[in-house]
Amino acid sequence: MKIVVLTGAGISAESGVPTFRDSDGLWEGHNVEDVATPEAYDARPSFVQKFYDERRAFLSKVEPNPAHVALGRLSELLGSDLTLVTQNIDDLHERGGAHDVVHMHGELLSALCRACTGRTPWHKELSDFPPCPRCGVSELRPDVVWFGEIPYEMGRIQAALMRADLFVSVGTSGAVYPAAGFVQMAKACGAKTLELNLVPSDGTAFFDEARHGLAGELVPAWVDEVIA
Ligand code: BV8
Repeated sequence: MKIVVLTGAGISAESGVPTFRDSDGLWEGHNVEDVATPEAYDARPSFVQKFYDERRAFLSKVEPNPAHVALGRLSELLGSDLTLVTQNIDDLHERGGAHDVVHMHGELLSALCRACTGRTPWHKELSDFPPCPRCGVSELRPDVVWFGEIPYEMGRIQAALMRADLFVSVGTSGAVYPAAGFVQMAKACGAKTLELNLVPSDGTAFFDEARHGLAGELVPAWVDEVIA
């Protein structure tokens, strides 16, 4: 069975990573335009770098939760029959044991050079504007996809959605495109669709089945069903 799983901030909530739209969400402190757009970076590069430096440093204070670990187990068992796509820029899927995770919105632990477009694994700060290890120019920015920018690996994602037997969405509000449109694409190509989320998402009507509750409980239970 070919499965595509799409995850959002809700899967990392129980690990202590703030979501975006929940009351104490990430965006609470900032409006999106001020921190997650290329224009914001051009206007205030240090401010934006600090916003992402804080989130990068915070990763060392959080651990994968049972939902990440369960998807790690599924990734081990299904291999390339599972395409795990995440909107999250944290590294909890990999630390939960998942392989070949598709980070469609980029990663905190990577830096993108605006001069040579090289992408370099990065665990430290960027707000001191260090030189790019490849080209030496100090044009490193967070390797995340900002609003108005094209998400990564769209071709691979669309191919996986077209051949999927099952599409499962975990911990996402379905408010941001193109990710929010994946359920319709999968459904149009004949896949069964399942939503696992704390509350009904904006796209809940497009799902054949929806289970509402904590990802840390719903995901391990669902994975047990799949591998049974
Ligand atoms: C693009 C990286 C062209 C940075 C992010 C069509 C219509 C309208 C607008 C658009 C459209 N197409 C494009 C747009 C514009 C825009 C967009 O969608 N705007 C929205 C606001 C309307 N999209 C773009 O600009 C995208 N680029 O379209 O390029 C293109 C398109 C296709 C092909 C080629 C080119 C780029 C968008 C990416 C922006 N970058 N992140 C960073 O992280 O700082 S988006 C960021 O916000 C996340 O990555 C994620 O995508 C989104 C947040 O959503 P969620 O992850 O779902 O989090 P949220 O808090 O909203 O919800 C959490 C859910 O979990 C809730 O439902 C909650 O109840 C639940 N939950 C909470 N706790 C738990 C739980 N569930 C289970 N268990 C729990 N414990």
